[in-house]
Amino acid sequence: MKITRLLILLIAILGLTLGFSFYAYGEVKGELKTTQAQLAETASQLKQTQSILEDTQTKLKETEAQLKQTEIALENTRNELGKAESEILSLRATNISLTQKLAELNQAKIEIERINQELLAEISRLRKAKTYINPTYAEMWRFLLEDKTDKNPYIPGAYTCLEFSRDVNNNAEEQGIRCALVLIFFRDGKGHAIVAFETTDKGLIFIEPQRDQEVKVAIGIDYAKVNDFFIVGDTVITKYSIIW
Ligand SMILES: [Ca+2]
Repeated sequence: MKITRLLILLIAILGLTLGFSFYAYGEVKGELKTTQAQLAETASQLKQTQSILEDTQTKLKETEAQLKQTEIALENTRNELGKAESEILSLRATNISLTQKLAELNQAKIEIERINQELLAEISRLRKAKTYINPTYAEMWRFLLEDKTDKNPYIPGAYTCLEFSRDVNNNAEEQGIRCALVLIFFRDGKGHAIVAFETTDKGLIFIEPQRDQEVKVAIGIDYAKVNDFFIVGDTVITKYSIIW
């Protein structure tokens, strides 16, 4: 009886133990499943995260490449800017140099104009200083006899009355003797040129420079006839001008 009870008790204990063990096993198994599910989810999340990370790395590389290009472009721009600044400096230097030269040229121009004005003033002064003196009658003849213009050949159309008068006039003035050019107009429309001196003792004297002859000049007289010349045409004087 005792053994039976003991057996029953033992069986009861064993049964309880087994029952408990089955229960515990079931519970553990459930937890394992849950854990496995969580692990799978975590693995999935990890995979997504890896994918995102890879994307991010790719984008980062692209961004780095763009950054590098931008840096190169920036460097090029800096170089060009440097060149442009250098050119600006060079142009500024050239501008300063040209401005200085312009100022120098302007100064030189002012100096030249000043010298020019001084020279013009000097020429004017010398011209005014060059005074011609009226000769005496004797001085006039001394000059005419020394002067050889009357020995020059008469060349029609090239060396005529005007050239004789011009040379005697210039030679007289060269010696400081006041001498006038006289233009005579005849009635037939032709003209003639001689010279004149305002002598200090005998007044105005007309001279025919082609032959060093004292002649008479007056409106209305026949120049050739009165002075004993042979000139073809009507030589009655209608007008004459004395040019000092
Ligand atoms: Ca002469």
